[in-house]
Amino acid sequence: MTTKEEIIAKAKAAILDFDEDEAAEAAQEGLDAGVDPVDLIQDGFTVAMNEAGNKFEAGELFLPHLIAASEAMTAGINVLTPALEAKGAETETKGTVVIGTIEGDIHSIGKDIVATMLKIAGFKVVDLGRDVAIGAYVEAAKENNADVVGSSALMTTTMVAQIQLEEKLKEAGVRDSVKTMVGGAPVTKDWADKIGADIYGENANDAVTKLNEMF
Ligand code: B12
Repeated sequence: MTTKEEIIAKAKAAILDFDEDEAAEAAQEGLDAGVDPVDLIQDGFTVAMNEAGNKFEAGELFLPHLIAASEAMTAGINVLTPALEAKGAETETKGTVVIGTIEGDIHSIGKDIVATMLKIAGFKVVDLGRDVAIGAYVEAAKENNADVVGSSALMTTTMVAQIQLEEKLKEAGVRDSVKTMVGGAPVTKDWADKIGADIYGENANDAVTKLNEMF
C-alpha cells in the first residue's frame, strides 16, 4: 500500500522529471488512495514547480524544461480536476468570480489553481484564460454580474496592466459594484494597496479564505 507521502513524492518527482505520464499516474494513485487532491496540488505539484522555477533562475534549467515541467503539472491537474469539481458541485453558489491572467502574460498554472479552488469553495468562476485584454475583463464583469474580478500577473512587466484594469472598471462604471482581487508571484499586498485593488491573495488558499470572509 502506497502512503500519502510516497504519492506526493512521486507527484513532485514527475514534475522535476518533466514526465506527463508519471504526473497523471501519481494523480490517479492519489485519488485511488483517497489523498485530498488539494494536498496533491499544493504539497506535490506546486512545490516541485516552484523548485523548477528556482532552478531556472539559477541557470540550472532552461525554458524548454519549464515548458515540459508545466505540461507535466497540467497533465496531473487534469486528472484531479473532475474530482475537485465534483466536490465543488455539492455546495451552493456564494458569488461570481471573473478571473484571468492579465494582458501580455501567458502564465496560467497559478490562475488555474486559484480558479479550481474557488469552484470547490462554492463560487461560480468565469475563467477568461490567459493574456486577457483589459476590455474583456470589463465586458465579462458586466455580462456575468460579477462580484469579484481577479487578475493574475506573473511578471513585473505585466503586473502594471492591473492598474489599467482598475481604471477601465472605473471608466465603465462597474468598479463600485465589484471587488478586485490580484495575485501572482511578483504581486504583493503593498502592490494591491498601491493600485487600489480590494483583495490580495498570496496563494489559492488565501484567496478562498479572503473571499469566504467577504461573502
Ligand atoms: C512555469 C513558468 C513558465 C511557463 C508557463 C506555463 C503556463 N501554462 O503557465 C512557460 C515556460 C510557458 C513560461 C514562459 C515565460 N516565462 Co515564465 N515562469 C514560469 C515559472 C517557473 C513558474 C510559474 C508557475 O507556474 N508557478 C507555480 C504556480 C502554482 O505558482 P504561481 O503562478 O505563483 O501562482 C500561485 C500564487 O502566485 C497565487 N496566484 C496566482 N495567480 C493568482 C491570481 C489571483 C487573483 C490570486 C488571488 C492569486 C494568484 O496563487 C497561485 C497558487 O497558489 C516562473 C518562476 C516563478 N518563480 O514564478 C517563471 C517566470 C514567471 N517566467 C518568467 C519569464 C521571463 C517568462 C518568459 C518571458 C520567458 C521567455 N523568455 O520567453 C515567458 C513569458 C511569455 C509571456 N508573454 O507571458 C520570469 C518573469 C520575470 C519578470 N519579468 O518578472 C519568471 C519569474 C522566471 C524568472 N525568474 O526569470 N514561464
